[in-house]
Amino acid sequence: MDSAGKWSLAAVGRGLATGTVAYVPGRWARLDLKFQGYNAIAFIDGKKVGSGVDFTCLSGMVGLGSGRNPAEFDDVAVGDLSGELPAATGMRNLSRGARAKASSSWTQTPGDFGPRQACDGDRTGTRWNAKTGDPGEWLEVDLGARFSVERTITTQFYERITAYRIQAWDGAGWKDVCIGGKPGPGIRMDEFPTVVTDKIRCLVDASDGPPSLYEFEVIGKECKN
Ligand SMILES: [Ca+2]
Repeated sequence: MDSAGKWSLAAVGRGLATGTVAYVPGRWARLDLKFQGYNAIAFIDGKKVGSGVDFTCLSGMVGLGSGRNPAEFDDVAVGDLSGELPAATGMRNLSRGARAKASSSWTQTPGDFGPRQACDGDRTGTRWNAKTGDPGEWLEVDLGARFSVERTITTQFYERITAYRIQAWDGAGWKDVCIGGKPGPGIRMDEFPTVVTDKIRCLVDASDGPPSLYEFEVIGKECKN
């Protein structure tokens, strides 16, 4: 927040929310940041001033800094708000714990690189690994009911995938909702016009070696129709 009362809430590399509040020099203000899942809500002096959604990190550290500004902080506390905070947007990871299928799986022992490993909430350890690098390998998530889906997050092992699509089931066939190129290392988020579906998949059109995903997160919310 600057001396004009303009504030911003930002995640790594992108802003989440901005606004303006009354600013009184020399008076302490209370800032509360509450997080639940992907949702972040900011309060100043007990009043909700903004919210945003961030998918960059599933866990991390808390710290404070003021850069070049002469801000001061006092009474910093971190608390567990489990069960206290309603989701700001209702969006959540629909794939976690959902039924998953894949075109194939590389296996040393049963299930060790199966599709469920990409739907367990672990972005760094467990992963699905296809058996081949042939075009057309896929990983499918069955949501169990129809949801409004607006983005997916893929976390890839190595950089094998060079072309992929995100597809949603429309009851009769698979429809493209996003055409991806080479996703690169780490986390890749694809946003697309909201689609109502009960199944969604990542179809790998080309890869250098068997594609492998640590996690395939399907972000959406309850469907009201
Ligand atoms: Ca995983």
